[in-house]
Amino acid sequence: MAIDANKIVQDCFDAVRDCITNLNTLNIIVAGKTGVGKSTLINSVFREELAETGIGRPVTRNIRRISKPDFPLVVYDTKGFELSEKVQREVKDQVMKIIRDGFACKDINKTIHCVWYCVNAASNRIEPEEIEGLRELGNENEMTQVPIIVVLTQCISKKRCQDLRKVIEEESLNIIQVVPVLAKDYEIDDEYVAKSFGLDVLIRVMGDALPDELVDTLQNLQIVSLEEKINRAQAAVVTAVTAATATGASPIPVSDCAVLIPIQITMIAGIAAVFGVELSKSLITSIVTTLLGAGGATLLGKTVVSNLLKFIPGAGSVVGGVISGATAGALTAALGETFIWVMSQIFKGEMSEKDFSTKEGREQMSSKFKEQLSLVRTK
Ligand SMILES: Nc1nc2c(ncn2[C@@H]2O[C@H](COP(=O)(O)OP(=O)(O)OP(=O)(O)O)[C@@H](O)[C@H]2O)c(=O)[nH]1
Ligand SMILES: [Mg+2]
Repeated sequence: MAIDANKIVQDCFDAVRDCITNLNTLNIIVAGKTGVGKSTLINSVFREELAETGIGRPVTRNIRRISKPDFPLVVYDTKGFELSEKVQREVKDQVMKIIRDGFACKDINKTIHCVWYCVNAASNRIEPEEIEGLRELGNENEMTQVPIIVVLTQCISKKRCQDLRKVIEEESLNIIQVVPVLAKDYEIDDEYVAKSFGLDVLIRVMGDALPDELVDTLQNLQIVSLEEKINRAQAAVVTAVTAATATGASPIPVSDCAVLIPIQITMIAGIAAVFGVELSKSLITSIVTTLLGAGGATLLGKTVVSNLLKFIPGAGSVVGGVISGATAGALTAALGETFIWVMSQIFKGEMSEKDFSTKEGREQMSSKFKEQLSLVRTK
């Protein structure tokens, strides 16, 4: 069977787009007094400046709902209120109402998935009323079970925010964790800048607390933890490797290797969705043509596969005319890992999409792929 590279590129492009369009919407509530750093936090964690540029509409007197077209995130923000004890209670009731309404509609895209309750660590203390407010919120949330994370914002002194963290933890509130963060570098004076930290922990804690249907969305949106993106992308690789191995359980004639392509396309789409990096047709083309080992538009399965098999220890040659399940799995794993590497390079800004269409970039990609092939175990 002939493998048409143009068709693969198009199918891959469509699959990525579909995968991203079909992501569930993540809904979070970000609460806390005015000036604690809610907007800064939202803008630092997610890949679009939602807090400043998103379209806001007031939901209640104290809460606005921010979203953007084609962006799978809704933030409920308690914006700009000096919270007196009375207003604090009012906000808590409104937050609970949003949580309950979401819970009642039983639609994954409308329920509230997480609450970030922000406390400013720069003030070094948390008022008793705020603790009581949190306690009530935690108790009222008993049935709805939305994970509540207390985010200590503007943690300039790590030592002092650890102390504040302990104080809050000792209150045995119904929250999942207290996470200290500094969302943006903080310039103390010309000589000393406190480095931002903790946002990756916030994402890890949140990822662990979310239902699986929302983890792809979270990873797509967040820009603070490459490690978490890679972890999730590797889950897509494992799924594809399992499927490819099963497909090859009765050895696949090399001429039919194209049966693996849909599995691999699904994997590529899953990885791309997790990275949230724009994936153009030209980048997909570079990847496909480079990894298939030829620049032509139409490739023969047999040539491609026999070229690749040379790199897999123990895979043998195509003399027998078939590849085993293990080899099919190995090819798929190497492709997945190489694509994760490409996405990581782009995410870190170390290589641009354009770099992968240059000779040098292609060579790097190709040697990464061969390296991956030689690493996999075929037995
Ligand atoms: N350097 C630095 N500045 C921060 C950080 N968090 C907040 N700030 C500053 O603190 C001020 C208030 O932050 P915002 O993010 O606007 O606070 P907010 O909670 O959204 O405030 P309201 O919208 O009024 O409720 C801004 O000047 C921010 O630049 C941080 O992590 N690092
Ligand atoms: Mg704000």
